[in-house]
Amino acid sequence: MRRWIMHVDMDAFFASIEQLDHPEYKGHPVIVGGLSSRGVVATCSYEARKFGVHSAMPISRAKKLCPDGIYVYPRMDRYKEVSEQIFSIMKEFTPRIEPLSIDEAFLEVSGMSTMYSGPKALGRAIKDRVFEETGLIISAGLAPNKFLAKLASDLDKPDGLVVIPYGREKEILAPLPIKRIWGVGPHTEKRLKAGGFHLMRHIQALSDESSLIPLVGNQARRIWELANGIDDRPVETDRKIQSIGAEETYEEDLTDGSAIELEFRYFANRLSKRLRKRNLLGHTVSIKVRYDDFTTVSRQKRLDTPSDHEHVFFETALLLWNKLMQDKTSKQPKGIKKDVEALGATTKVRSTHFKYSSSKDSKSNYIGSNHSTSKLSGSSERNFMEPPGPIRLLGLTVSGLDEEVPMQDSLFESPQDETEDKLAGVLDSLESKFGETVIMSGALWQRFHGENGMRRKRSELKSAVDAQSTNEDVESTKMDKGFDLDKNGDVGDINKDI
Ligand code: TTP
Ligand code: MG
Repeated sequence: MRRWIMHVDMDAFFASIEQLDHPEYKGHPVIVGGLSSRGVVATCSYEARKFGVHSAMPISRAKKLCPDGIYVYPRMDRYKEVSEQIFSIMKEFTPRIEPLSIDEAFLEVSGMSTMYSGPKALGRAIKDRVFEETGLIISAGLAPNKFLAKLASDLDKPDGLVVIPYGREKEILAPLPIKRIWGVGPHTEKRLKAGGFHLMRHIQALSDESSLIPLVGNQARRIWELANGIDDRPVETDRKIQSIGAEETYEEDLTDGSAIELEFRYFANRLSKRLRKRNLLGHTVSIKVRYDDFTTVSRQKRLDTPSDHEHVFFETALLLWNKLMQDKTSKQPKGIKKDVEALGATTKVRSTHFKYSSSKDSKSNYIGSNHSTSKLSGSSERNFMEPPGPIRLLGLTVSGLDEEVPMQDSLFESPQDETEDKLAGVLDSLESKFGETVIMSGALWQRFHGENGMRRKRSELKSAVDAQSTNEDVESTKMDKGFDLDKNGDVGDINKDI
């Protein structure tokens, strides 16, 4: 039986839903995005694209290009609802679905085309069904593998239906630029071009990957295979969440350590809640910082033991922040710098690696927030050091996620962890009954209601829609767009909530 993979991607997803829900918008340029001075375009209808508007463009620029467009603020709940509806329609055709983002998925359809007159008829049937049920249009690609299916769905957008048949893979790929190869970003592209490889056919001319090794190292084999249309990756129906993160772009730049501390407290609180909800523990904590000149740096640390504890995330963020501030090179001149560094053995955050001890002494060490075993010296240890310049964006991400193993906690938890677990359980249940802002810690209350509370309520969208966002941190573990928005502006896993 021949393998057939289908890739589907909704056309102008958010904007199409706005046109669906507001028929008066149909046929007009609709731009969905943050509406503040720093807002950016999440997406726009194809009518708006004719004016040169596109995703991630600052709204201010979009307004110049398309002054008569209809500008609307995103309604994530509605988009998620429609996304779920579309995924359940597709599940009627096949249970073997790998969601990639809110509007995109791979479908394993091998063997199914025999029920139709061929792969194209199968693709048409799924497209028609989605349109009948939702009034929305998908672009679809069918091909012998994932790489080609994704490429195919994009070849004739909008309202595309493209089949790449067996035997024509190399011919279709040959004239395409190498940047269309999955995983080839700007750096790899530059290196390949320096070696004279501009189009896929230049790579196809090689009998194997050996000439690519000096240029791209261990990526050589994959790049050579993809350029030749070879891709054996299966459709992964149970793709695991790889990371959960929260980040905010600020309406007004942050300039002092105490404001930064409050933000990391908030992020740590959110992430720990979201991990608990999914029964997950995270192994690696990373922070992301973008200065006002768009220089972006990140730092990460692997925990000794995976955790879902707010204080562990917060204190790791504190360590990472202060390490970053101590690193003189962290503030670069203009440009985007991705600078991920694992901290060495000189810093250590206690996670859940402690045997329970009921002695008064040990308890008094752990109750309260002074829980870090940081060996960073100096007065900065407990406080967030002042930033070298205004901060435009902050983020905290937990990755290396695994299911929580029951029992482990009760045996090895520190008293603070155990207390926090109990408290978290109570807070979670109160929140689920009365809503998120009904009960919160003093620091978080201050964030929402304190003197700077309003200032910090500015983030309309996560940084994926922040102008010039590169999304590199998410993209590095994903094969696709690497963004997902929820209404709280959190960066979730790409397939969460689908
Ligand atoms: P895309 O599928 O990339 O874009 P689209 O569906 O709007 O348009 P098309 O596929 O026809 O080119 O992304 C899906 C949704 O994700 C999009 O409607 C809005 C959101 N999104 C962002 O919020 N920020 C972004 O930078 C991008 C690219 C998308
Ligand atoms: Mg789309």
